[in-house]
Amino acid sequence: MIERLSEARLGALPSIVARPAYDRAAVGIGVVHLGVGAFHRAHQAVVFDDALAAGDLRWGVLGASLRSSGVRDQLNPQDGLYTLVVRDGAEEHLRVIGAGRGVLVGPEDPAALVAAMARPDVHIVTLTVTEKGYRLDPATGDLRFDDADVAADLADIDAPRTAPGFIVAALRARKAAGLKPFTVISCDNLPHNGKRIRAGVIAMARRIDPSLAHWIEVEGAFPQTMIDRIVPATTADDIAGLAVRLDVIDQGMVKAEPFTQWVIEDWFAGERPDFPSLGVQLTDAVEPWENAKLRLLNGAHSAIAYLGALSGYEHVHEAVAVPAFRAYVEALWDEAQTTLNPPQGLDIPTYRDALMARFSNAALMHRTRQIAMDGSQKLPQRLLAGAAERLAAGQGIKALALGVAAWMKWQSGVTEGGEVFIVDDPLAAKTAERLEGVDDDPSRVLALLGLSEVFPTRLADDNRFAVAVTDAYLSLSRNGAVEAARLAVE
Ligand code: CS2
Repeated sequence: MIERLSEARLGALPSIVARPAYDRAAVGIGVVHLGVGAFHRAHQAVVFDDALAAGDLRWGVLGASLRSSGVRDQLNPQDGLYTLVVRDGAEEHLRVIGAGRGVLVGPEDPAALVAAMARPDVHIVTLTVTEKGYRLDPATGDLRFDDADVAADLADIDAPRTAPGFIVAALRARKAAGLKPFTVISCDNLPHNGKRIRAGVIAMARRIDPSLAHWIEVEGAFPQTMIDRIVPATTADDIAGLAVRLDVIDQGMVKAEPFTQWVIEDWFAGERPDFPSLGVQLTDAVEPWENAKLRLLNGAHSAIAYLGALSGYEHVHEAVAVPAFRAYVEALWDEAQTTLNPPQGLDIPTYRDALMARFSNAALMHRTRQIAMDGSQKLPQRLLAGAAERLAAGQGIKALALGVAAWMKWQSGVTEGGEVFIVDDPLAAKTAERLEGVDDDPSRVLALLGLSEVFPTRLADDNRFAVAVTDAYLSLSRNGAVEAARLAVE
């Protein structure tokens, strides 16, 4: 029987895999990460691993899952170790990441996680809890006090359930202990992610203890970030394939593209690793980076995910190999880029070429349905913000409107080939309810435009927007996604 990857097995790994060269026993916990999914393991954890490798042993990461115990069961039996598999075409690089110092499961023992976050050596709390984990209204960015878990946190902050709840509880404990706050670094693709988590935390703290809210306002740091690396979900085949090469089973492995980028607003409440020497950009202006990434990379990702998945393309590289989809992505970028204010150091044509090459990476097997998930939380920042700005400037939105219409079509839960699927989205029940018994296309579009959580009123009420999205939706029904994409570019 093949054994699991572990500290004891490190020495026996084949030489094709790089492994931690630092003394893991001496590594402290300087970071608590909420939401230890694949993205964290392939992105921020690698930077902290680099910090450890550079000799600063403070930056080990205690992971936390706020929902299930799955990741804990993958990583704890492996002493926190896992392999990062970087793939591009035929090339592959393997590296064992040693920064993980174990995983706690929030719902099993919330107080233990709060206590861990309140330890004096913890200076940073990073989060990847996905858009919906912030419990914010996607259209307004306000904390959703009507959310049952937010209400539970307010009723008993000693046993929190939500990400903002854990942060509030831990900051409260730190204040009581006379410690500084930790720096909260949101690593999710939310617009103004730092501002949003800060607002959510302060709003919750204010209801619990106004003086705590004031302390967080004055002493806390919630830098805005832009984070980028394409990290498809690991499959059972990936794990089996790696086991053949390493002769150990690694249940925690993650796969990613070579590209990685992290831009962080230079605002910290306490200590931090020497980020610039680790390839992380510190800047005063993250927003231009963030908008470029959200509207070009993520905007095209979402649009192509819906169009591709509707027309039966399972992976992103297959979808962008279809000439009509490829041309459509370029047209979408032509529209989106007029709304950007590119930061110094970002050349848009070069960035677009690089993005297309990244989308075409056939070794990643990035599923369109993975990206299609949670669209209600993604649409506003990826497609709608750009559309609103273009309309305000009197410009057309043909390509952006097709992306929005494709999301709407996806809400029907049937592909063009007639396959019925479950819409994986926190608003799925609401959208289904709105679509119930509505048969004609324009009425379906209208029904979804009424979702105020997704469409800001100004946009929903803008006739030009409604017309463009309805035309695109009708074209999808009549022509199918590939032809609709071709027509949108003409
Ligand atoms: C993707 C992102 O699943 C999705 O919605 O668009 O996860 C994307 O791969 C990353 O943001 C790339 O940095």
